[in-house]
Amino acid sequence: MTVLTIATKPYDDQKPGTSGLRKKVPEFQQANYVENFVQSIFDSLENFQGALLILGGDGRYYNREVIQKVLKMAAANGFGRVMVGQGGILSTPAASHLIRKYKAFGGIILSASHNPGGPDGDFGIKYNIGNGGPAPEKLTEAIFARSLAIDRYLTLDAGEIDIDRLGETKLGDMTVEVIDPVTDYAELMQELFDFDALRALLKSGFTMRFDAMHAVTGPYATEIFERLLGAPQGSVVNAIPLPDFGGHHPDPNLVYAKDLYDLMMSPQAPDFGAASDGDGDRNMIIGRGIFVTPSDSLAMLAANAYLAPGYAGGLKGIARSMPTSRAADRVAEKLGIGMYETPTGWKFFGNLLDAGLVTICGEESSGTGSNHVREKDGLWAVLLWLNILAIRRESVLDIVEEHWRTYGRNYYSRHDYEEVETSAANSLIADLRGRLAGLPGTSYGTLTIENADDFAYHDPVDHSVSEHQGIRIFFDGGSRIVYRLSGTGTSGATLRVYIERFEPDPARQNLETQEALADLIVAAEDIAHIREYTGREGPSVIT
Ligand code: VG1
Ligand code: CO
Repeated sequence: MTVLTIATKPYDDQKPGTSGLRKKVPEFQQANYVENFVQSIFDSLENFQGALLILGGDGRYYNREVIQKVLKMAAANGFGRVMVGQGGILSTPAASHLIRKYKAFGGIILSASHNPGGPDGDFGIKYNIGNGGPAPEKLTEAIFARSLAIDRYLTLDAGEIDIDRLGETKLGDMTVEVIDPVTDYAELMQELFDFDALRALLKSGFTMRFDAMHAVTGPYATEIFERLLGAPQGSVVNAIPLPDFGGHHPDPNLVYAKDLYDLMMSPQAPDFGAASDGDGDRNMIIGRGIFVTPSDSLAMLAANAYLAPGYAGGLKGIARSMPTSRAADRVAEKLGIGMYETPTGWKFFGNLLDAGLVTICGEESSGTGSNHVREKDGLWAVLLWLNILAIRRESVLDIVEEHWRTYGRNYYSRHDYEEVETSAANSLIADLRGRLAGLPGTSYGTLTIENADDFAYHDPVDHSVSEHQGIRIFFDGGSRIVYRLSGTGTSGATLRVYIERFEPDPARQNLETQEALADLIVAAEDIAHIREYTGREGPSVIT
């Protein structure tokens, strides 16, 4: 097989966002679009000759085609071995684990996460480094710079590679090893959690439903919950990964996982409900009659993690993304451990985890994880909840309410304005930024602004600085509004408004969230003039 050098011309829009490069499938199908980006990744790396690359994706439309392209290009560029998930399948956390376990040089994950799939849906490519985590900004910037200048890519003159049969084959000088996507991951979970206690819980009559949303966690969840833990068959629903996720958004939130939510609020509700997203790194946790917000979940997992064998020695510290509610901060304070606030996106947790400063991390967007991998991990969060329930033998509702009584409740909601005109969204943020200095001291209803800034992160490990990570408005009494633009959308812009209010009084901890935040919601509009800029009467998604 010969190495081919193919001439190409750069595209000007291959800038990775919050989590890799995400575009509509037809954009990825443009001539050499995938090849340009993959070659730009390889050209931005050094000393990987003969090394191992991990490869897999969430199974969405175009996954298989891109797997074939990457395999040939990896061989032509000099990788020694690629481990690829059978059928091209690997969840994001499983890929992260494989990189670490087999000391790979890095990994390529094909996913657009929670975004819809199919021929007109979204696709994505992400590069993870040797620690198993998403490429840091310095590297994604280098990849983008390279993509603007690229004039050739390397591939192999070879036919289709069989990615459905387990085992090794040669591709030029490189070995392709097709592996079971679930085995290593399931082993890791058994090291972290008390599977005997979980089995006993499920035997005791405790019922659960896990909704895989026709995305990548189906095979993982079926193996772990039904086969290893003995949950009755059918406890995992929508378990077969489909290239278009059955036509749905594989986004586990109150809007797109409404069936599960409705069930959990009904008299037929099982004890525990959970769901994950397209690539398996997000989680949704719902107890009978209670949805646990991701920010609360982070705090509650951190407070109770010691009940699981993997965390019995305690936590080193906690990190959360800046817009995530400050519920976890109170837990860190009580435990006497460090608390870190990072920009949105898992790549910012990598240094803190590698340096041993934190054990658990989380984001308000349904992401929770720990130092066991370098990605957020949906099934891990579900298993940690189950482990806690198995030991405490209380309902999710009781655990949540007790947590609020102890630490206070952070009412929290995110309002998204999706597919807004990009220039309008940019103007809204620019306008707000320009007015920041004048905001302190001004009042909106009974709320007075104490402080306002444009969040900049100073990484305590490598001292890199990331600016313009979201506008923060702090009010007297501890309430907060954050405005930022999404870095994962594929059409127009998405404005995210994050709203939070702290309530220490147990007598006022059972209000409906939107009601509890009503005055802040009005203030969010009055401060930023969202209606005027976007032409929208209200948000398109409320989580
Ligand atoms: C969103 C979330 C962010 C998350 C990112 C990737 O980013 O807000 O918290 O890390 O998606 O999640 P943005 O820029 O659209 O707000 V996913 O499950 O890709 O892997
Ligand atoms: Co995801």
